[in-house]
Amino acid sequence: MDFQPVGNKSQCRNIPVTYVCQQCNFSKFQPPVNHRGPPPPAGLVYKEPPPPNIDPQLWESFKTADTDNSGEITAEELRQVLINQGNNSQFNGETCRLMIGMFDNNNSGGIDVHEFVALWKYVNDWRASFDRYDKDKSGNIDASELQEAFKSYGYNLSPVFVNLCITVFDRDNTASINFDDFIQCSIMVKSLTDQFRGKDVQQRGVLKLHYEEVLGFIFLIFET
Ligand SMILES: [Ca+2]
Ligand SMILES: [Ca+2]
Ligand SMILES: [Ca+2]
Repeated sequence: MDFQPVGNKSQCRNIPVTYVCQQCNFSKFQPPVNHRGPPPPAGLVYKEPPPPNIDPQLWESFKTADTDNSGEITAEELRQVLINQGNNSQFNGETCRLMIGMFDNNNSGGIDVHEFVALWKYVNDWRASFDRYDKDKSGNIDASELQEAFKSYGYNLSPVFVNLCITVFDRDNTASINFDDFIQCSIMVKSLTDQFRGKDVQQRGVLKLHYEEVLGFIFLIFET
């Protein structure tokens, strides 16, 4: 078995070296060593092993996304690795900022690998939901599919409102929405519904709001 070190010298921070077999990708970890000595042979790079309890594949995804090797992923870095499978487009920046904000537990402005694990699970859960409601397997969600999704989340919304959601989030004039906007639209509806239900104490679905309360709801959309 032919083990080769992977990583690069500029990334070296006295970390353990991973040697990866170039034939079968089997890896073995070496004890910490100082790599400030001779550079690796031409064409080879060093590779940082995953922290304890982090799935190696997720670690690979994290390192791929963390293009500046800062140890955190920003919204822009996240955007580079999340793809809408329907039309192979990158995620829109708003959805990425929304999700970074949700999982940036220590308010550092980015997500570290532990926060990334939670975010990745969240995206996969949304992916499963998206696939479930994309009945015609078109890779996007139309009004009738979105109506079904909202219904399953417990939101009894009219076709008029659902069509409005499609119109707002339909970025490529297909009368449907992509995966990223499905996430963003669902989060916004949930967030506003939670706020509404908090004020609708009799749960009648009707509220009388003062001017500033209306403004508060609108501002919540930008905060979400
Ligand atoms: Ca980064
Ligand atoms: Ca963080
Ligand atoms: Ca569809």
